Amino acid sequence: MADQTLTQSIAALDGMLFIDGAFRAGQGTRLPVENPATGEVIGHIAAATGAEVEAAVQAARRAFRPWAAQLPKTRAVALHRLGDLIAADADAMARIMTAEQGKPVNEARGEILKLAEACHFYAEEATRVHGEIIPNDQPGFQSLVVREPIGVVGAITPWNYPAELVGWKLCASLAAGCTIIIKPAELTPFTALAIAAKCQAAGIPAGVVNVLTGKGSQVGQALVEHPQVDKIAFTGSSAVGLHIQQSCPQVKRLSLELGGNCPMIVTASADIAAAVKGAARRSFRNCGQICIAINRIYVDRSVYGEFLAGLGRAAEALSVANGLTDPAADLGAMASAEPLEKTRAHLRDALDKGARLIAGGKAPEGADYAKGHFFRPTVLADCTHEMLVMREETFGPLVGVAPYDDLAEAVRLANDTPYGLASYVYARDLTDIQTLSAGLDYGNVAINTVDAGIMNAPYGGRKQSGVGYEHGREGLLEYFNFKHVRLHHGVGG
Ligand code: TXE
Repeated sequence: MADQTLTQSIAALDGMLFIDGAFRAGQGTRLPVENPATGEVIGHIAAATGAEVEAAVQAARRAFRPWAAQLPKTRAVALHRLGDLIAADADAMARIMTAEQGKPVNEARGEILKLAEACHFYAEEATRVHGEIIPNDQPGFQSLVVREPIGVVGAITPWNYPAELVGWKLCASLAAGCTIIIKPAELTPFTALAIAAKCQAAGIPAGVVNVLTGKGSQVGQALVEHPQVDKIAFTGSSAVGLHIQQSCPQVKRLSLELGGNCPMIVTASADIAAAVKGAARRSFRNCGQICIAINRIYVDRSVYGEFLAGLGRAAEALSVANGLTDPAADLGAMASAEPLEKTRAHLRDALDKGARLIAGGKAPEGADYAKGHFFRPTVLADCTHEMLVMREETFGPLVGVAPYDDLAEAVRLANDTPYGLASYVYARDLTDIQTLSAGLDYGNVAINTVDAGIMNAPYGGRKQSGVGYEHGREGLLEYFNFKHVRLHHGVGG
């Protein structure tokens, strides 16, 4: 890591926790954090001890009532300030993210700027949290429904989007008047700590935001089990999400954004060049380590050959490189050995069961790649639902393609999964579009685009992909309790 500024930025966060408005050196076991492109240890996390977890929970509890009592416009000002500070330092924050996660700096910068956008969006929403007056059943009565912040939020986040997945929970909590304890993934702690530094600089009061690093099974679990944590907002694997749901010892609000296994359907009426471009982007961006990545593509048999040839060429044209030294690379290193191994296992499984390799299928060659977790974007044809690539979330740069003969078959195949997060359609025929958007059992359906989400619209999964929403007004409502105030004022009755 030749970059002095980056080294210093990470050194300042090394082994730190952020509790009650201040950074402090964690007292627990130190665990190394590696640059996945080089294998180099860039710093350490300190696994938060029981006492440190308790200190964070108590700080968040103390801060809750005063923060909730602030005027919404005061919280909005703080969020706007936070967004400005994050945007102003996007380059440095992006480099921290790339060093620990592997995605190219330009892509990481885009993610940081999206976090800034979330701050501004939720700053605005904070001022629009109005209740309702409900028509009543008798004269002289009035029913008010008011919204009150839930309390202390435990946010448990994964490593694939180290800024956005922290940020959505953070911004919604701050806007609602909740306080928050963030437990970032073991692989990507420094982005979360860098965000905490911006909260401190933005003047967000002590205890409102806290960051605890450490293992999920210990620190994350401690938040799940803590009676004074009122809500858990989790993004991660379906297995851990289910475990959290089942292991909550008290009744607790939960939002769970879990795995996906997202399909794309390309109909005979589609603009094939656009579909190819979309598929290449959404299958391989961030090395496919996205819950809304396209994992499997069903193509009308009449355009199957044309689409496959196009996608093969597009995949071969993508560059793979160290994201710090080549900020504009299409793909960086994968975040760790684990998703790379899963990708290789899904590839082997598909080839053993008769899939055809169209592009990729191996790590890039050369000394630059020797110590990192790199893999070429890989396209498989003639895939069936006997293959893992079509059944499970690979979380790697691997996509399976299969032909279909009629739309009903395409819908059946697309819905043949326990997941229901995002789905994609390329079609020009309006009847096809209508049939598919109604028939796909997914929280998001993106048509003739692969940018499935926007900040203003709800984002969430069905079935094993989770419960609850992020983004939009719906995302903010996850952080409120409703209170019904029934008032007998006597007028008119
Ligand atoms: O997720 P985990 P990992 C999928 C993807 C990936 C696989 C494993 O397929 O390859 O999951 O990724 C914390 N109590 N997705 O290991 O284990 C953990 O410390 C409380 C899809 O990163 O679910 C981390 O902070 N917390 C997904 C967070 O949970 C616990 C994104 C996520 O870790 C815990 C990420 C426990 N018992 C992975 N155990 C998507 N679809 O976006 C772990 N954690």
